Amino acid sequence: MSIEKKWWKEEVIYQIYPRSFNDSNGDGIGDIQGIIQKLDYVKNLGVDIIWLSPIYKSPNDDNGYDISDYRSIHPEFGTMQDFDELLDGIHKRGMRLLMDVVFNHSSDEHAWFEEAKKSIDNPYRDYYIWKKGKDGDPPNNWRSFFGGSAWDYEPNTDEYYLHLFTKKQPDLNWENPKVRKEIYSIVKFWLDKGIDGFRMDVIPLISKRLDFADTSLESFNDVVAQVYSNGPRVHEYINEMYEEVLQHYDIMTVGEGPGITTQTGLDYVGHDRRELNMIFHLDHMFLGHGPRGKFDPIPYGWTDIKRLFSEWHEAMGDSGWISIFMDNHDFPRMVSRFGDDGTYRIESAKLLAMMVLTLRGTACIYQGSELGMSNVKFDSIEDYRDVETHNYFKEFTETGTSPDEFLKLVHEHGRDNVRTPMQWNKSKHAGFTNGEPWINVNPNYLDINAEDVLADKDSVFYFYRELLAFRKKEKTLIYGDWKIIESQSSDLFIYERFDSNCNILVMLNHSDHTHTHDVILEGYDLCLTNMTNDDVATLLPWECRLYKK
Ligand code: TEU
Ligand code: CA
Repeated sequence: MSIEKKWWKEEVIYQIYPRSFNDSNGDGIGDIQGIIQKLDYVKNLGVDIIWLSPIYKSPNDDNGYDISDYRSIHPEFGTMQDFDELLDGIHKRGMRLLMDVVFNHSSDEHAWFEEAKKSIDNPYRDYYIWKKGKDGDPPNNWRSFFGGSAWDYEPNTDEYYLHLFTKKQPDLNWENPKVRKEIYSIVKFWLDKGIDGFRMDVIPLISKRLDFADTSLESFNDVVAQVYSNGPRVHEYINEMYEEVLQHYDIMTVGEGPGITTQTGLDYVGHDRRELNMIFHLDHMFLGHGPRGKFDPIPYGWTDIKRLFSEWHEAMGDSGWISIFMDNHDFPRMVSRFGDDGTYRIESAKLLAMMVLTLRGTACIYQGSELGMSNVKFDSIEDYRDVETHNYFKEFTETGTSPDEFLKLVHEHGRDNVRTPMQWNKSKHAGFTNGEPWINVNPNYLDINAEDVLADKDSVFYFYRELLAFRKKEKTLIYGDWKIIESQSSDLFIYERFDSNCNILVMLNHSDHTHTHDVILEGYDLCLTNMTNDDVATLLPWECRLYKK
């Protein structure tokens, strides 16, 4: 069976984290008018779809992933008129807009929760999940993604409510048909405004295992996959949303999938499932997360990454679809985590770009990757803003980790690594704001900024542009099959994309060492590379090459 051809398989996503993209009014917070000012910059890169992290009204406990009014624009970001101007600007440039929606939980400042907590018999009580405690303790031993118990006690009604994230993010009760109806109406509201699709935050978590039994699983990754995700009615709910609303629009839907495994992936994105178009699985992103999560690191490497890419390719086959990405607003900068942000920063940024844009799946580029932006190392925990970081700082330092030790873990694994402001130029605060930024700019903006990068024809930006243009031309990179070519060194990632039109060979050396390979290059034309190498029988450190025949 050949793969169905779809625009959302061919087009490339560019993720904007609005708070950190561009501030137009000097309050130190990125906003919609700031994005509008940069639409030509984004278009010039050659991407097609803009994924906007949430811009709805929110108290910002989790930077907008705690929504208090799903039909409004947060005043810090602008007005609904600004939104309409942005959408129009995106469409006028031949691009599309993907909105980020969070339906597993709302903010505790949402009117629904304000009502629900008033009394046991409040009409909105069952919009959320309430349980009696056990002898003064929470109903079970579930833990939040952001540390501590997944339950918070509400004294007024002497019950606990579930929050898999912060206590200001109470989980919505999807068992309640009224909640589902509200959600489908919100989805329709935004689709009728003309947006082109949704990224659905933590969608595999929406169906809870109603026995709410304690878990004996040690590793948090296992708890996510086996207790929080893939619950008994998750497909019934997503399918209902599809039948009620999604199917009536030419849109794309991508589910963020913590806990979705290769065994369960097709259940969400199989072409015959009438659920989602694709998922952002997080298997490679969660690599290195020990029993207590990301700040309890365990070793991993490229062998694990390549194994996962192979397993997901096998799992999807021609029947499903995933997105290919190596970072987003929740994970460290890919050039620091998977590349080399020192000597080979530019080369490795280009190598990662070639990988993301040549594997099979909808490629997703996070803002700043096109500049080769890297992780930040703030001197003090006070410089950090992420609620996940602060919650775990408290939890770890209260259980024996020194503040300095934890700060080093934040440098490596914290989400604020990707949330420092976009680095536009060398002026104060990297041209992100004329005010005081909500989070400090990475001090390396003097060396890494869009103005300098755009002036350098050999920069990461133009390498992305060339790759994006090549990908548009060569549909083999979209629909072609994929196979790994075994090589002697585990530092090499060599694979082919192929169909009846052509063969595209990609050769990546994701290491600091030169390696020989034994691929026969006869008949292949070199189309793109990130460095000069006179000896094609070798791959230099962080060298990437793309051939076609
Ligand atoms: O992320 C859920 C998720 O899986 C990540 O938060 C990840 O578990 C965590 O960052 C790893 O440490 C989504 C959003 O992308 C994230 O920004 C939100 O904080 C979260 O859901 C709650 O809405
Ligand atoms: Ca602003």
